[in-house]
Amino acid sequence: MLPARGKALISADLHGNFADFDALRRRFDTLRAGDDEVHWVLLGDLVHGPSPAARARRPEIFDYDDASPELVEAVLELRRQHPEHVHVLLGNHDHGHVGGAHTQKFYDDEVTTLELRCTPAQRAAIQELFGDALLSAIAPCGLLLAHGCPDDHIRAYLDLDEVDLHLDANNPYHSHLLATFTRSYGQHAEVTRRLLARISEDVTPVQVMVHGHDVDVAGWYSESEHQLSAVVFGAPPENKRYLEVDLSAHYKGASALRPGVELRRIHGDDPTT
Ligand SMILES: [Mn+2]
Repeated sequence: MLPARGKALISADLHGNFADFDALRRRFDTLRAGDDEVHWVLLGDLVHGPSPAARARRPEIFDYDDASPELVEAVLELRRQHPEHVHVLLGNHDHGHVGGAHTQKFYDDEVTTLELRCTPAQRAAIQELFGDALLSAIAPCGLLLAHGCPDDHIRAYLDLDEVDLHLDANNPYHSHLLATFTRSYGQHAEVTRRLLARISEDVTPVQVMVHGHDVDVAGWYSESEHQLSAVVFGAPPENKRYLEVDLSAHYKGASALRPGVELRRIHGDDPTT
């Protein structure tokens, strides 16, 4: 649970793109320098960049060096500098390194492919960062955060604390929570509305499910007032978006997150505003 004052940067899938990470880090550093209460929530899938074949096939979105090991080390270092202000949520790609299914978007086994090219220190950094990653967070300005867009099966928000990252160590309910928070795609508006209503009753009022996990060349999408995704990976550089929200505000729906104000370009909006 983030505080009800200050600002939060919320960014989705980086997939080993160090330039995108660096642009966000510079923004975080700038804001942090002027205000103690500035948070950065990373919505997971920090690792697994495109293969050479994918880079050649879709250069407009995939042509960058996969810097997954360096990115993990840099996020870990940033979190050491700001332990209470940098928050990492678990994506399905990250999960593969700490007990989850091995993903196969760009390689048959992306987990093994990445770990084979890591130094022992980089492998340890991956374990450390993803081993205690969160499944969800709440911004009390009205946002529920996760990597996936979960269904409405959760009974109480703190049930997420009972989930073990090792798939086999869970009962069916906790196993379902792990799956739906890390890898579900868009839900019908009614499902997300029920999820938000349950969390609102259980914890604090939330109006918008903000998630990552999916791509959109436009750089963001919103399927209803209950859901919004700002897209980093899978959009061309000029369209990549993240959220910069006022934690003391109260956002009543996805359309309250305004382009150019809360919904901002990673490489574009005037960084001084
Ligand atoms: Mn994902």
